[in-house]
Amino acid sequence: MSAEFPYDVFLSRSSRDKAVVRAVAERLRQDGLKVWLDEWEIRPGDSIPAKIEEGLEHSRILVLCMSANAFGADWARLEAGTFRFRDPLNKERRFLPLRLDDAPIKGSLAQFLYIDWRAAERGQEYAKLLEACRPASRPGDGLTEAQQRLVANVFSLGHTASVLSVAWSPDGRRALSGADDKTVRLWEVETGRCLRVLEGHTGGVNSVAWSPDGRRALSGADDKTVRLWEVETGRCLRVLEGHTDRVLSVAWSPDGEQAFSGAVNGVMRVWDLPVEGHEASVPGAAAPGRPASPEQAQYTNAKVLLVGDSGAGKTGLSKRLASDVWEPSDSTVGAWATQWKLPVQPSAGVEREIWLWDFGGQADQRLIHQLYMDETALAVLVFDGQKEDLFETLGQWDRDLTRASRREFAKLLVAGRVDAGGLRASRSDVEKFAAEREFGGFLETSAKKNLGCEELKQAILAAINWDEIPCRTTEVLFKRLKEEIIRLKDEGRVLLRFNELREALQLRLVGRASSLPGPAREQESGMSAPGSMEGEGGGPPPPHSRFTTRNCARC
Ligand SMILES: Nc1nc2c(ncn2[C@@H]2O[C@H](COP(=O)(O)OP(=O)(O)OP(=O)(O)O)[C@@H](O)[C@H]2O)c(=O)[nH]1
Ligand SMILES: [Mg+2]
Repeated sequence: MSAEFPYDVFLSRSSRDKAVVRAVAERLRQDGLKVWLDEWEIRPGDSIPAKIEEGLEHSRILVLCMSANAFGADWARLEAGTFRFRDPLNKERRFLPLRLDDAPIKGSLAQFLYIDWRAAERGQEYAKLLEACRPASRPGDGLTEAQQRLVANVFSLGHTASVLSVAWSPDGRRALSGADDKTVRLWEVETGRCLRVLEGHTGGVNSVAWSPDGRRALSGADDKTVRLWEVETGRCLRVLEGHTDRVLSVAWSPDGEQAFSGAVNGVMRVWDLPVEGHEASVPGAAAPGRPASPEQAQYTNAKVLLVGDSGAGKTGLSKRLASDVWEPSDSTVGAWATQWKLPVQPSAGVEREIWLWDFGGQADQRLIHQLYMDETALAVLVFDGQKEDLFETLGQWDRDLTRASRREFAKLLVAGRVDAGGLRASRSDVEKFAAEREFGGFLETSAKKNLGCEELKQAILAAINWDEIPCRTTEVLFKRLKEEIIRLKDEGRVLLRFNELREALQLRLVGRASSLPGPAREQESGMSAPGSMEGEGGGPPPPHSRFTTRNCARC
């Protein structure tokens, strides 16, 4: 939903550029914009950092006045205020540089198109500035109440690639989506929550359809197959093979006993579906003449983030948590995700796993990292208790975290490296901060001396809300492949050619090698694929596909 901002524009400037910036602020104000300028907003006795922070938080656009003065002593403070406005995921806010003089533009700011306040023609430049600062009409403006409700319910972008197909359940409470990320997702419409991720297709999912009774679903994909799913359990009941081209559309017969699918090559097929309750109960076992359902596994994984300033001790802690070892570390570049094998009890046949994301904390990496923070189950904000301006920095991290994730997540506040020095602030102040910002707890730790690490493990386990994390159904083979690839990564084999990877996996998955994708598998599926239809050549039709034609008289 669109946020309401009390200020349209926050003008950020060096104290030495007062006069020129005040003139800009006054023009914008005369043109009806709500402008935050320090000399108008900060009164004697106010805390300057607190007022600035409040102004930034409540402003829609940050106009950063770039000049030799700004790039001087004030730069660290001015730059720190820009991050929340430069977040590409945050469509509510904008960042706008205003160039006041010829000073070379610093680092990452060079990528932004600026408004040129050096120009003789400031009239034109001012018009651009004003246009950029005016609030755009919001998505809900001018819509009926019902339409606005729809806009408000925009779903989380759970898919990682284009969504190609969506369908309501017959009762209107659930929805299915199929996407280019090869998954089908089940959604709860009222909350927008993703309940299940159905994996198995090896190509983009072009079409999804609910059975008339809402209990089963069909999906058609670029892997030339149609899959039949049991929605409630997420189980794949059948893989319908026979198409020789990408499947673009699927549909049910009104009685729910047949599926209808159409492919890129103009071929349509009608499939007889198993009557409910008569599916083979043994995974992988097939009734005579019917295609087998693949052996499947169900799992959820919780994404746990370790974030905080550089040098706070995040990497030390992540090694302690994941492998119970202590190793000195260099500053992290980018982010590393490690599978953390905790003794998590499987619940109702659903395996649980935790992925621990360790982010480099340097300022120039923070923006990028926000792109990876979606779907977070828990964030651990790690800080060095010896640092000054503790609460300001922590407040900034807390806001960045909240902004980066599209859904609620749990938070823990953790002091790292306490063996190297305790807290400068009082413990009660830190606890007060943690309570005000709704952290689930505050812990003091040392990865080196193994202090507080077991407590942190337990706190992480207790804080994860597993019910909120979508359950994934996948084929056992996929899961085993994934696990072997993680093992290879843990052994330090990070970059491999595809053929090397294939060979390594064949060796590791003894007895399952023939199921691996690749030339052998393609040949095998080519032989078992029915390929019987008129105009396509090949043998007899498959027993489960009763009718196939390019010019279907029944359509
Ligand atoms: N004394 C002590 N040193 C630690 C501890 N944990 C980490 N260190 C050291 O402190 C330095 C910073 O720790 P890191 O874990 O790399 O810090 P980080 O938060 O991952 O930092 P970035 O990757 O730069 O964001 C490294 O030299 C570590 O070896 C600890 O518990 N005690
Ligand atoms: Mg690190």
